[in-house]
Amino acid sequence: MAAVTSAPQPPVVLVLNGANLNLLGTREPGVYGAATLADVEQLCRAEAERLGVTVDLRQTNHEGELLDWIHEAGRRHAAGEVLGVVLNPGAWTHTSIALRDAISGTGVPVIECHISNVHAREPFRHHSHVSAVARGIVVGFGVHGYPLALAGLVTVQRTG
Ligand code: CA2
Repeated sequence: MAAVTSAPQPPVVLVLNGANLNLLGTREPGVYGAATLADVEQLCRAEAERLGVTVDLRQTNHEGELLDWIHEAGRRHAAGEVLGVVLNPGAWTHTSIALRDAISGTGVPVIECHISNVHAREPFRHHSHVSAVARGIVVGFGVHGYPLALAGLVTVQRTG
């Protein structure tokens, strides 16, 4: 009997979004633009196809859920299934040591992505707990930062 072999699956990139990012495109267009999270998903899917990866985009307003997703990403990265994470934590960027610990504790490669240029905004947005444990950072390109972050993650994971 012939052996049953399945085609290798493309690597997965989790695109994780934190607090209030479900509001994208509905308010504050002067800061965040008019695109919605559904538009972000489309941009990421188009770039993912070009790069030969699959994206799984999620958003949560519950910090513990985001921590659980980072843990999941870490396990699946160790198993060779997940390439890494594009992460916009929203305001948890500036508040969550637990998020930093989850990223460093799991070792999953993370590209931190912010729609706005946080350094040109209020002083409380200038510090990120995530940046020190991120593989790279994309800031201030609007929603176009997501596909840039995706391409950056794939490039560094494939070429070192
Ligand atoms: O620029 C970014 O991507 C931020 O991560 C967005 C966060 C903010 O707290 C960070 O400092 C920078 C806010 C996400 C909430 O997004 C909204 C979008 C539209 C309307 C209201 C909130």
